Amino acid sequence: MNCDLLLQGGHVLVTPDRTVVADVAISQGQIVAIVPQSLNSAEAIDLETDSTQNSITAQQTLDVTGKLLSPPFVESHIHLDSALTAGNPRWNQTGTLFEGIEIWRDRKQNLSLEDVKQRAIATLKQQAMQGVLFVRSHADVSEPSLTALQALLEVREAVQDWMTLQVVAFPQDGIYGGPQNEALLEEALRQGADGVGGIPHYELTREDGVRSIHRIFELAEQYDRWIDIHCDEIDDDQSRFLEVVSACALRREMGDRVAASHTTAFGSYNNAYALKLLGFLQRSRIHFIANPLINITLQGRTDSYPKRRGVTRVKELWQAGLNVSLGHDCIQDPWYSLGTGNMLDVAMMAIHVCQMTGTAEIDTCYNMVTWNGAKTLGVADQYGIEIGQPANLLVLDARDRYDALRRRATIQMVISRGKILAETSPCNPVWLGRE
Ligand code: 17E
Ligand code: FE2
Repeated sequence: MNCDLLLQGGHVLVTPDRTVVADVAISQGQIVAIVPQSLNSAEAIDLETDSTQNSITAQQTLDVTGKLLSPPFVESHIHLDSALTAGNPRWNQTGTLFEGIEIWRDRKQNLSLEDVKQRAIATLKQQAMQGVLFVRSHADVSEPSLTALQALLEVREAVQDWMTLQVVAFPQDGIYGGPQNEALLEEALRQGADGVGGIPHYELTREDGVRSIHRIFELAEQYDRWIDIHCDEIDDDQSRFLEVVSACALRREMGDRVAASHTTAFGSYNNAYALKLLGFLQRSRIHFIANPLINITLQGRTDSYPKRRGVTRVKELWQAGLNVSLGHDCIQDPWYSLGTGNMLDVAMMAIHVCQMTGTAEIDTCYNMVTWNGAKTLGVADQYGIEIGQPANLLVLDARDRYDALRRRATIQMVISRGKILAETSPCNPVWLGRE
């Protein structure tokens, strides 16, 4: 067999449960062979290798002995329209979600297509260079010109050769928070947003919040879109919109096309209620997206001590068999002035905040920024290091997931659609002291 690119000797993450030392062959943008180095018959069969693949020649061969070969990172929740605006027009002094919304309300009055596109593409390149090849971004659609949405839809096309971008129509100021907002949300779907968003905890009343969720489901069915709702992103233990989202998903049998983002109030619910809710969630089977970097800083701001962590019940949701992925949420914007887009930082924060420090739990946090994200985004059928899949994969300067996370390892090479998209040299400190 002749192929375009052959990666030899990597530790290949073929499934969340299985790593093999193997050669990976890529041709015409696809993974065409995975040849385990110590081929035993069981591996040969389920990796679909055959005898002809034992003699692979390649246009380009790379020795990646001992490196981790991983499927790409999936960023399941980010706001690209506000990325790289931190400090403009002013810094968030209280650190709260609500001050962030107000700063953004001022900033979004003078958006231009060029402004949003330039920042979004710069951010996506930064993400891609760190191994992110699938991104779900929210686009604020509560501003009458829909500039943020139009810009991100143009960016979606502009980057499609190297990045899969999904755009959620997100009514940041509430669907019923202003007279035009409901119509703007629907117009965003007509213009081609991939998914419908919402923010029930920021609607003017509890009733408006519930009504907004029903409207989101109606629109999703009418326009055949999936749903991703900012849900209960507040420390209020009485914020209970997640149960409404779950019930709508269950009744409409849409669980697999529904994601609840943030759900930080779930961390403040009493255990009796949380346990009941968990059972309902197991029936609706919606996806969860936690954003630990942002919510560990935004939440708990009204607490003195003890101060809550303000992150949803990631470990318990995972233990209950639900799909949880992790998002970065912000890169240098009114809500979070830090961040580079590196998903290892996100998983590292989840390990700490959610106390997922057991070895299986650490691997799980890695899975939450890879396979689980692919499930949330509905792209699992085109994801993973498997024969016949698009050749999207990473070479990490690490032995395994634990090593990658512990050292925040360098993502040495990013391969997208079979082509090398980015390379980074591992930093290599040299000891010059005595002994
Ligand atoms: N908007 C919102 O409602 N919540 C967030 N975490 C961000 C924007 C970043
Ligand atoms: Fe968000």
